[in-house]
Amino acid sequence: MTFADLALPDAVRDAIGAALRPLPDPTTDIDRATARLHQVFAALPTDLLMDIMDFGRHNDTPGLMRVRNLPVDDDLPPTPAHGGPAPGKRGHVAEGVLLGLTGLLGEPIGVLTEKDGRLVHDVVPVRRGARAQTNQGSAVFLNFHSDITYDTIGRYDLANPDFLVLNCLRGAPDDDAVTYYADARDLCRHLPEPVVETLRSPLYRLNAPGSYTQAHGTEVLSEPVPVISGAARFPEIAVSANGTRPLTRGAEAALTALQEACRDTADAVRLRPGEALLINNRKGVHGRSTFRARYDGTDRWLQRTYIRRTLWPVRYRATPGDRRVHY
Ligand SMILES: O=C(O)CCC(=O)C(=O)O
Ligand SMILES: [Fe+2]
Repeated sequence: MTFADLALPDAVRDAIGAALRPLPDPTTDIDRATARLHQVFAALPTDLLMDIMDFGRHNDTPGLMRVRNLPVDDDLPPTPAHGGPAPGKRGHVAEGVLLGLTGLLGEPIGVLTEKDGRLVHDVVPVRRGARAQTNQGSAVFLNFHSDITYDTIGRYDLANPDFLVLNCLRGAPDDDAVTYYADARDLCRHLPEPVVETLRSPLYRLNAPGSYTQAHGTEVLSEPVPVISGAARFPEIAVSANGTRPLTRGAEAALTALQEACRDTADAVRLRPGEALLINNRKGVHGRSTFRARYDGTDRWLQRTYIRRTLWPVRYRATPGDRRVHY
């Protein structure tokens, strides 16, 4: 399944950019900001708008979409070094693009154990996390994975985001960072039937995300779950970057075959400024190549949202203080 690839016409890019430039920091009043951003993104040509909405609402659409020729900030501060927001960032065009696209798919959510519950995540290489299986890494291949969420119910694949948006503010200086996406439909077609059968059995425990286990110092495994689930035409996949533990030899062999199939079938994208990736976090798994990080302010810089189509099924995780931020 090839990914969907859209580009804004120049005039639309300029009109949306002009509308975003005067807007305040959207995170200070997120509900007002996302309402305003709906109005701004209503300027998209109907066909483009429908393609993005179809990506969010239909089961049979691709799991990955690239949107190009998006407006960008006039001047960018150095890439932040610690995985948090850049202190000197003045405009909010990038945040507007990120949250405008997000609003076409669902609701941005925060998780306290990921980026301190912020709604806009800065995804940048961090020196002490260079070899980690998290978004901070660069020196190791980030394994094909789903963005999962630690949850006391023992399932990490239920309250996790339905979608992610990655908006590129600064490309990798050597243009060596590649984001991969492997679609579960392709994986099921590619793999022998008995392997898919095994992957569909509850023979796997997912390790909680690195951002959670680092504070814990040990693995924190989920209940046994299948890696692939749901209707054959529309399979869902859940894999942990930080380690998926098979419970049997057969399950281990199937997981190895799955990882190979991901490498064989994945789409590959090198994100550049003015480009965003919309990622369905249930239809497929994503990964990232190694790339060279310099830690001098010129590194690759993405902003990311976690998106739920609706907040209702995850209401048991809501913090009392914030309608969108979860434990
Ligand atoms: O850096 C990338 O291209 C993807 C990183 C990633 O897996 C994520 O942000 O969830
Ligand atoms: Fe990820």
